[in-house]
Amino acid sequence: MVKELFSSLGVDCNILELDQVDDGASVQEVLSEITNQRTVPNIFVNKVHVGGCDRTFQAHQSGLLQKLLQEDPAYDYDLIVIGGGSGGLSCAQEAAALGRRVMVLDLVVPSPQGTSWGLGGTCVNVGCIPKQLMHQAALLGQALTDSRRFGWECAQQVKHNWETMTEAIQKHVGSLNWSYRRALREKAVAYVNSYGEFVEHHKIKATDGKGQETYYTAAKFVIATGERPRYLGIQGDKEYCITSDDLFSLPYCPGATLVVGASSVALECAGFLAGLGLEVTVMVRSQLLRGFDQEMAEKVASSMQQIGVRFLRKFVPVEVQQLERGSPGKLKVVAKSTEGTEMIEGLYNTVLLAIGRDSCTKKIGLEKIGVKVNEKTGKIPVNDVEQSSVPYVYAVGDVVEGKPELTPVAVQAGRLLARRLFGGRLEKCDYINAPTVVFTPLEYGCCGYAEEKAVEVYRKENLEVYHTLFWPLEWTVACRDSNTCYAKIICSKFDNDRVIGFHVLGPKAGEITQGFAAAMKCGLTKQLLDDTIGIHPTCAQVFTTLEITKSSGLDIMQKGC
Ligand code: FAD
Ligand code: NA7
Repeated sequence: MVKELFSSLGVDCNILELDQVDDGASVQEVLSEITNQRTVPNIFVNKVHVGGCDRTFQAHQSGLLQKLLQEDPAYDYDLIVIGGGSGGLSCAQEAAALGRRVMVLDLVVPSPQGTSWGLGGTCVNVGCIPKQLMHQAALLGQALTDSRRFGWECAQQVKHNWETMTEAIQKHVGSLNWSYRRALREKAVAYVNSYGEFVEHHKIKATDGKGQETYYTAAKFVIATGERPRYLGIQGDKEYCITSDDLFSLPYCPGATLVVGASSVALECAGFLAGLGLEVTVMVRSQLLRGFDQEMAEKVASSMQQIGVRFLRKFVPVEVQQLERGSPGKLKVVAKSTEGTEMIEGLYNTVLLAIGRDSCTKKIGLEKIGVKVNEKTGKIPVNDVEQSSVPYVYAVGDVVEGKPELTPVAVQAGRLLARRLFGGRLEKCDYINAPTVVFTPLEYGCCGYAEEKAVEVYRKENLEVYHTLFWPLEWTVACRDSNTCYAKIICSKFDNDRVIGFHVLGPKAGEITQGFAAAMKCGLTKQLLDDTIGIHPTCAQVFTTLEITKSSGLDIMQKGC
């Protein structure tokens, strides 16, 4: 049918009949690697993989095939990347390094509170980087308290200055924006500070901040537009509440803060605000840290309660009223129970919404070129080579359906995609076992399965869970609680006790988890952990001496001061 179609279009095609050539089987293997398709026919047009018979006919119907068949498409660029964040920049830079003509479009639509920022996307401007620096500011406060036990004599009255911190952090963020722009220039990537929107196949409209429109074409496109914070859709939310997009450059100290939501973003922000000495309440709709190990999530919450964070469980806000203007002002929040009719009210200086993020896939013209989007989540489904339903359009980062929303994941996916598209490489992004850390004042690091998920997949009787509470050495003299930090591994009994879940709640959990994640990629087993010599005295060494199984029910309490 495809041969007939091409013949009817007058197209001369190069046909390789796999069953009639000696190396047909190897060609099929490679095709399967490159395209994720073993079946034939497997159609390429001008180096773009179209797919099998159905997809070729669909492309014909939509007009895409005719576009692809144009002998010399004379596109402006080999690749246009929409979105200059973690995924987009890594992809663009790699493609340019491979000698391609590349353009990046990046424009930040200001938040409802009017906050905007420079090049680099979420991570650099309103995510990982400023968050981590504020986390560090909070940890320094804790260190100051601890230091007295270690003999430092400083005035009892210690104050934190929000403005000084924010100014210093924003200065660093500004320097990162600048270095990204310089890197693009050095690699000859065309950077356009405009909003990109598909208008037809292979063509986008770029609209700059002043409304000036320019059109560009490219052979291939990568969508890396990320996500933006969601709002509640209740009275007063967009007028009076802020989100993480606003918090890191807030020009005044937020004061008593209500954080709505219980994801990592919510708990991390609540954690550092409390660590800076502010009164913090977290309003939780259902559970903490959905998707994470729930035993660990509860332990994270207990560690936060120990530093004064208040949790309001099973409530959702229904209205936010402004009682007083100011920096900060005073807000009244009315909330209702998710379990009954109870209503509560609370007064706060700031309300921070951290109730999830919406993918930026709605207003970029995807429907005009037929890129499929999951209507419910707004995410773009892709195959294992990050190709969308339209063959020349790819997606990386937070917009992709079903993948971890993390900077290193977006960076890796973007870089490998460019190498496959333009460098003749085949490596695909391995999304399995991406380690992650919740940077609450006491950090929680994990890699692999949550315990409940492991039970669902492997069944309880096929698992052995080893765990212990531990007391970091630096906490002993400081007289901090001896039974807060916790280590747990989940092993698959019938796979040589392979470690399929790694969890740690303790200081520097991020640094600890990274190394164990590499070991898990290499097939870490309980025996290998036992054979590993620990580094003394560290927290990480606890994983080399785990003896108590959860099923034994033995006491794991540590002796305190
Ligand atoms: P982004 O980095 O969001 O970049 C998308 C870019 O595209 C943005 O600049 C956007 O303005 C632009 N854009 C959107 N639409 C268009 C358009 N039509 N035209 C032009 N430009 C457009 N991850 C970690 O790994 N570790 C952490 O500690 C961590 N902490 C986080 C803390 C917070 C508060 C948040 C919100 C996120 C955090 N993340 C963390 C997640 C991480 O920031 C994201 O996973 C990562 O930034 C995703 O990269 P991306 O390339 O998909 O999108
Ligand atoms: P998530 O992980 O989608 O979490 C959203 C959180 O907000 C979750 O706790 C939700 O509770 C809660 N939520 C959602 N809607 C509401 C309403 N209407 N009212 C109250 N609470 C609500 O989003 P994040 O953006 O924070 O994190 C995503 C990634 O960004 C993360 O992986 C980081 O790497 C960065 P629920 O459990 O659904 O009841």
